[in-house]
Amino acid sequence: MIEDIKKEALELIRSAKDSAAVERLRIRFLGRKGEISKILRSLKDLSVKERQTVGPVAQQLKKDIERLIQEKTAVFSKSIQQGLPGIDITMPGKKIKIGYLHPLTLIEKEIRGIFKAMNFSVVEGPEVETEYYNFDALNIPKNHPARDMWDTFWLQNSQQLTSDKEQLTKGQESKVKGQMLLRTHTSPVQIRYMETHKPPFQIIVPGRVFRYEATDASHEINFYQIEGLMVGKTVTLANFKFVIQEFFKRLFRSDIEIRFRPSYFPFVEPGLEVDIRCIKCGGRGCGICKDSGWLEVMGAGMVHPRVFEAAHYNPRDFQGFAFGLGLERMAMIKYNIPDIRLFYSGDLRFIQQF
Ligand code: FA5
Repeated sequence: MIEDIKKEALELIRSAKDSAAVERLRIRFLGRKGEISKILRSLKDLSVKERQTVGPVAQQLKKDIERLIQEKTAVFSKSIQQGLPGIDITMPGKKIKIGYLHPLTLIEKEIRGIFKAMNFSVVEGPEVETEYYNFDALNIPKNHPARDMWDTFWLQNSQQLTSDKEQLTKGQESKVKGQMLLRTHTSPVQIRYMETHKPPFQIIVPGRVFRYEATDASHEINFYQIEGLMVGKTVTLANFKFVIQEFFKRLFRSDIEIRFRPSYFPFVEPGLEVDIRCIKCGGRGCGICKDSGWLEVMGAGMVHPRVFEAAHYNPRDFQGFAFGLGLERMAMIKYNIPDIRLFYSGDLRFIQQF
């Protein structure tokens, strides 16, 4: 029996992981009610002969355990001295929580990568825009009913920005004329880019846009768009169809059927709406596609000659396509997110899923 206790005690003490475990073993074997103490106490009930054999063995075991415990405690206190004082460096560490990328950041990065691989450059523009770039230069003159397509946040103190008109040339003056606003789409960057670059080129413009409208499961007042613009001597809708088909194929990692529907945007002619086959039901009809089998994903078309004129291009020299897609809607389709408001809820349980 003593041999069994000896084997177990020595093994346990040797494999103890920290000083607390050693202390627990000390109490278990050497404490007042400990296993060795019990044996030593019971010696008095044995015959003289038995006492002479059991006594020395139990005493020796007590010494062995004491020595081993001392050695083990010394090892731990040495490692504490070598590490930080008062910290048991043998304790398991606390797991540090790492952050997560927001799903909009993830999808924007992916989309940038896809277009870069197709030789598109990434360009950005201002979120506070002039009426000229957001509307006039895009063939949406003042009082034109098409302005109602974009519910606008107008900025009140905008006139101050245009107060020092003497320093502006005539051309510059017309661009800052009118009120400032929060851009309602990324299309103004088409003009800004063309003013300073010559075709051929192909760009995408990711960015935040703002609309003064009621929110619901698919509408936010602040959301992201990605504009696309490709201009050259012979760029056609066929090029657009290839680029956009390739884009969806790479984004959803499968062949996606797309369809064009005639639509109206003042800055393109012809204008179209692009739909993709419902990712969820494959076209059979479901809640996501509202039983139509198709998902509306972007506006597009061939750049209107008036837009080229606003950028001082001769519309006879160049042609090109433009498109604008909603980033949240793409993310909703890709990650199966039912409500656009979740993106801006600040709820960590949502973010931590990506
Ligand atoms: C435009 O904003 C055009 N500038 C797009 C364009 C560019 C057409 C170039 C032609 C050529 P529209 O208002 O449809 O179009 O918005 C484009 C996309 O933004 C929509 O397809 C949708 O995905 C997204 N979107 C529009 N309104 C909201 C909203 N309130 N909340 C979230 N996404 C929206």
